[in-house]
Amino acid sequence: MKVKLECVKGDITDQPDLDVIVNAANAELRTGGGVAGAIHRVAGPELEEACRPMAPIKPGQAVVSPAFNLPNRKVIHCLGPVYNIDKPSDQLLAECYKNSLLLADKEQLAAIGFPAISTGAFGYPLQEAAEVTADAIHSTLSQLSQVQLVRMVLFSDRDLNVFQKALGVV
Ligand code: AR6
Repeated sequence: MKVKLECVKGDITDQPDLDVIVNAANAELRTGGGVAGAIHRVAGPELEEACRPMAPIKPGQAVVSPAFNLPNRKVIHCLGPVYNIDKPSDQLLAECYKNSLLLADKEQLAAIGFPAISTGAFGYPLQEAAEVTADAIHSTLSQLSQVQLVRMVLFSDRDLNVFQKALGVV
């Protein structure tokens, strides 16, 4: 089946038509800044509680939880690499996308949304991250049977532009 790929500018916590959103998590699966702060704020305190038994996670690893007050069915929490500290950073970032997509597929979730993992507090340069992300998504598509839509949700016009070009979508 053909998987639809798209890039939009927006907030990852405001994607009600997606079955699952991906959190750019910390190892402890606690709330934090950026995406993790926004997701935990909207989901409510039950999210941290539900995540506690699954922590800590390692760079590249993905785990799934309920979405509580978010308008989605599930949240996949993925720990991106800290740029040039967790190495090889490109392989670990690629693992994030691959493992999240495979987990969504296993959970029979048809529409998944990603933020630009590692490109905020973890310092991954945007252009490099976009290229790694595009390769990782494209090379995983053939292994998916349930996922039908993959949406990158970018926070600024600049980020949107870079990811659109890297993914080859408008
Ligand atoms: N929706 C979509 N994108 C967002 C949102 C949002 N609501 N908020 C920020 N971004 P970051 P990381 C963009 O720092 O680099 C946390 O404190 C943001 O502009 O959330 O993987 C955790 O607790 C950037 O481009 O994730 C971890 O400790 C991208 O999302 C650590 O930061 C990722 O930024 C994870 O760092």
